[in-house]
Amino acid sequence: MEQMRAAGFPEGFLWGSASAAYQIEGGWKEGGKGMTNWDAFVRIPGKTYKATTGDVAVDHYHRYKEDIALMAEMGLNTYRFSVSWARIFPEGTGEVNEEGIAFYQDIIDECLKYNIEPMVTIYHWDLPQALVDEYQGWESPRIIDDYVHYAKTLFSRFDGKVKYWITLNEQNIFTSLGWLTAQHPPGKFDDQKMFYQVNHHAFMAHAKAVLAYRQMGGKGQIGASFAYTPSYALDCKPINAMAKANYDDLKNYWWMDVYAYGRYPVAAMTYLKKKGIAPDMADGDKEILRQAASQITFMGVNYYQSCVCEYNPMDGATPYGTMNTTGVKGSAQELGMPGIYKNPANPYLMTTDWDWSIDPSGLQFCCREITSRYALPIVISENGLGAFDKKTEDDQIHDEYRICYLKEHIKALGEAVEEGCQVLAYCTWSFTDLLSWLNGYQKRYGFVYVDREEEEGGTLNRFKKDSFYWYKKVIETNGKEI
Ligand code: BGP
Repeated sequence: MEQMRAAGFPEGFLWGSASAAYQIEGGWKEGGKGMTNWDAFVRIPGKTYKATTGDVAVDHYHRYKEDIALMAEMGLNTYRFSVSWARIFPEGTGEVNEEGIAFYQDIIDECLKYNIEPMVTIYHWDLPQALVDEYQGWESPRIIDDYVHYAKTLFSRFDGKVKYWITLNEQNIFTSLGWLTAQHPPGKFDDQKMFYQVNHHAFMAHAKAVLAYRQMGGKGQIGASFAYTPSYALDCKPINAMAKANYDDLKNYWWMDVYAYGRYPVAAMTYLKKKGIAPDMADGDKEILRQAASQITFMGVNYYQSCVCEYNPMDGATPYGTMNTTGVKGSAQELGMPGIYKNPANPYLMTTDWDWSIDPSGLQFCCREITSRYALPIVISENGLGAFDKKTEDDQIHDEYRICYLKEHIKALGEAVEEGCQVLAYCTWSFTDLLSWLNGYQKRYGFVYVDREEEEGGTLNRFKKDSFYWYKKVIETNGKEI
């Protein structure tokens, strides 16, 4: 394979991979864990691809030692994983479940044994169902104190061992899919007012957890992970350039400005107020958001694709078009906000089988934008290619397309570093194959193949893909040989 020289990554750069509890653990009724919103949601007919669930997932709950040993063999120096809130507090709050603490304590110790820096996501979408039953979860401001209590428990129990904390994973995604498109729990459709309200609660939970961490003497790195889809205007027509500005305010800065500055973008807020869908805020919220913004130490970025912005007439594309969850190329519909913007396909980019554009430069754009707009260090907390992988009869997985995807993205990231962006870590999604929330098990992302399909019953054995050996080399050479 052709060797390329990437720009120099700083010493101590963290090369990692990421996962999320629901997508990898399984053991859904074990270890005293309580039920979650996802345990309930996947049981509603038609919600997930071929009714797949994370009941067993890829059985990381029982195989974490084997998985972390594989990470060590590869030379990974950080592992980003999430804690399932319902393993720590089965009812969302109240008594701590010591078995849950012990499970994550073991994972952390196992990582540290191999010098793998544990990077902990406090919330990656699986919410204790008890809090939904009690007060509708994120819809109520009561979630803020419960989340902070949960976060503080993790801070104190894993004190000294965990130096990287991610408060929320992709707040923009779980709220959009949960309250606008009904594709995630709680499955609400087009509830725009509640969408912004839920987001405000999530911002307050994040902010209060960040402040609590510092009050407790936490000196580590803390921030949120944002699903950043950078945008290009279709052309230089002013109306399309304005569509891009509107998209950026409503789809990107709405979240990143709050994390980094502690305030909402003005034009977007003015628009929401006119429409009567701006969030209600309590006295003092603005000050708390502002204080927390001064305490985060990085912007977490999950980057998969870029998009194009074009003016969208009032009768144009909506946010509710069909999403491709089957891997049948071309089945996704164009999305947009009527009267504001739409996202046509980019004719200059190739797409994955799930219709996601492949754009390494987009990653560089993300880094440049964060650096000049927020002057914050960056953690790339997810980046990867979902693909159909085939295991040969002699147990090989030749995923050269994944190597190619990651290579080009690492090159672009290296250029961002050369340009002065302070990037702390690069985590691929994912280390082992795992459950894709809406796309089942056939959409694979890992360096390690797991023997299972949509239905239960595979051996769940692990097999190293070609990309495993390739990434090992990338890490060994600190990104010099890609
Ligand atoms: C991000 C999520 C991950 C993961 C990834 C891949 O949005 O944080 O949990 O699922 O996307 O997405 P998908 O599984 O839909 O292909």
